[in-house]
Amino acid sequence: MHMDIVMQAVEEMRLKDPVRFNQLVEEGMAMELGFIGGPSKKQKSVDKLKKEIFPENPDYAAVSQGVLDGKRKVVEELVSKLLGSGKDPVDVVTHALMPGIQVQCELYDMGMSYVPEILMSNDAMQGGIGLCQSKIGDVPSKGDVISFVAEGDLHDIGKNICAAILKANGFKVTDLGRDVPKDVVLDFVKKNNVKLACGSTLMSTTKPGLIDTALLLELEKTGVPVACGGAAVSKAFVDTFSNSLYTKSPLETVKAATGICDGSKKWTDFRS
Ligand code: B12
Repeated sequence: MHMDIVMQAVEEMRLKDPVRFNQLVEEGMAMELGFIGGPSKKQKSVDKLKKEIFPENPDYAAVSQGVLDGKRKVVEELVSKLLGSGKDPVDVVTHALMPGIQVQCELYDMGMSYVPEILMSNDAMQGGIGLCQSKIGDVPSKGDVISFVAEGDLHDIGKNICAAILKANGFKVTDLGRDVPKDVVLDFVKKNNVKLACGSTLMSTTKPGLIDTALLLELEKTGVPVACGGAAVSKAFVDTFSNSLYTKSPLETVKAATGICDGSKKWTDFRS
């Protein structure tokens, strides 16, 4: 359904059925739809965003700024120095590289930056992530997982971060890419020893792709659940279909993947 129609339906519900509306608010769905929320992002300046999102450590903040400026060479130099001084590569990805792309994406959302800036920041961040990954080198695999973005959705920046963090934590990650039909996921899972599929989507219209994939993997008795993440996904949404668990952040996915792959936990433990 188109977002405008959804918003109109929510507005109607607020007026006609405030009890149900309040329920939705509690479930976080109205916020997810952008109907309610904090103060308007438009009021935020670049400085305010940086203050909220950038790390306090000046060496880390310089990396974030390099990503924001889309300067791959600068980022690579700064990340090399940090890794040379013994900083943890996962920490560098999470707390130095990621804040840069986060600020850029907020600016884009507010109409203060455009597609080329997003792509340049993404490129700069990928340069830094590459260095962090090579620092970790070959470690014995903790298990095989796959990552994908739901069919119809081209947003892959967050998925790439999630895949990088899983790799950095010792998982063998096969990235199936973005706009991935459910049959492609099924085909790969059937032919490989995959323990967990990590799927994401950022658009309301492509959320059904996650449902279809999780249900197909269940129907075909693969035993592989789908860890769902990405900005359009919430726990309330994931609770509506089986063979799925909600992992809010890449680090939560690492926790779930660790328990599932070493056999100490079942995926259902993470669903609740
Ligand atoms: C960048 C961006 C784009 C880029 C994407 C580039 C790329 N290669 O990804 C471009 C310009 C191409 C684009 C296009 C479009 N976009 Co866009 N885009 C965004 C934007 C600004 C940022 C998304 C992003 O990358 N954020 C940064 C990353 C790091 O955050 P993240 O993905 O949420 O990931 C984090 C978590 O969610 C989580 N996570 C992410 N993935 C996963 C996976 C797993 C398994 C786990 C556990 C966790 C996890 O971890 C990450 C790190 O914390 C958002 C608005 C916003 N501020 O979010 C709109 C947004 C997602 N886009 C939107 C729309 C509508 C579109 C277009 C339809 C616009 C158009 N009219 O053409 C097209 C769609 C094209 C398509 N078919 O997919 C809407 C979606 C609305 C909705 N809810 O349905 C948004 C929300 C903008 C808006 N406010 O309306 N977009």
